Amino acid sequence: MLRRPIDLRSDTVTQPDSAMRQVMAAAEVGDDVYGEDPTVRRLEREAADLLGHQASLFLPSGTMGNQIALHLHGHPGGEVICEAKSHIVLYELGAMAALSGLLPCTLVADRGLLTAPQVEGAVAPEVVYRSRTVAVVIENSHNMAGGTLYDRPRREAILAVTRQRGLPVHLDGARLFNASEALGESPADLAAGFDSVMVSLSKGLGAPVGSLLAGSAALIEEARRVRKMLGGAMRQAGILAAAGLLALERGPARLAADHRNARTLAEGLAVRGWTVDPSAVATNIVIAGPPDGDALAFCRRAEAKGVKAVAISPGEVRFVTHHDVSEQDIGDALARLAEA
Ligand code: TLP
Repeated sequence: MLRRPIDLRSDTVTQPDSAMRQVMAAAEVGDDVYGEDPTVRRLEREAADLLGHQASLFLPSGTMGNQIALHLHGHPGGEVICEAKSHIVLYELGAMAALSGLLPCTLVADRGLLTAPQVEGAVAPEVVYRSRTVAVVIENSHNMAGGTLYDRPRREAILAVTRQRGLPVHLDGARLFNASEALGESPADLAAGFDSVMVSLSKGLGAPVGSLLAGSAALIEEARRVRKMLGGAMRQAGILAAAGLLALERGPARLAADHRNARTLAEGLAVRGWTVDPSAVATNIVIAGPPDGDALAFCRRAEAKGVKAVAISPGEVRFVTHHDVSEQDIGDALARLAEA
């Protein structure tokens, strides 16, 4: 019997359902470069309000949001303090260096979560022979650490340091809504105190395309220019923004189910001899070591059994739950993985 593949590679793989396709087809549109797309405008307003910032900008990707923010916060030769496994370091192809002349100052942190003393210790002293620290980046939830979370005390302690040092802080909130669900704090609470915040619509929230960058009105006005410079300004983008509005409206409510499914998956893997601590799985990402330690070979066998996952290092597989994966699928996936 042909089995439907269960795709746990990422929450980016979700497909727009028919309700979403309908709002996209019906969207009122205009030329957004002239500021004339009413649906994009509405999305940008709603997102800014939801995040408690003055303004926001609709973007084709989260990577562009992170890079526009860094471009605006920094200057060539400046250092950006970030965690060693953060997305801006591992998966943005050196963009901060290539596009903005910035250097990552990477810190290895327990569970991927920087601490205030770590950040404070990494700020460069103001001496003529050192690069200046120009910004700090926090990733919440932290993807490659397994969807780990910055709780309020940790955030506030870091923000106290950066305020005292006069450093801008960017929040990579590609999965901010997952963090909000898991921490029981509103998106605005999680975005408070940051100078710029990127959130993705195209991950757990289920839109096909799109991210937003939020911040002060002045920052977002400049961001609009940098987006144009990077070729990211779109025309009748309301078709995409309509999907984004629906994603914001109905997406957050179903993330708790993804988190439960991730925990169930981790528990099932643990009893089958995988290296993983299910109690540490707080959101929709599970990073686990296969029993024989060979992640690449395992992913090949799993795919042949109809389960897709990603080997993120020689000994680690990443599984991500999302709205196209049900509780029943998790049970099926565990059975297929046992065969693999
Ligand atoms: N993450 C993708 C891959 O690029 C790794 C994934 O499958 O998880 N910040 C974070 C924390 C992300 O996880 C991602 C995408 C981005 C930024 C970039 O978003 P996009 O893909 O829209 O550029």
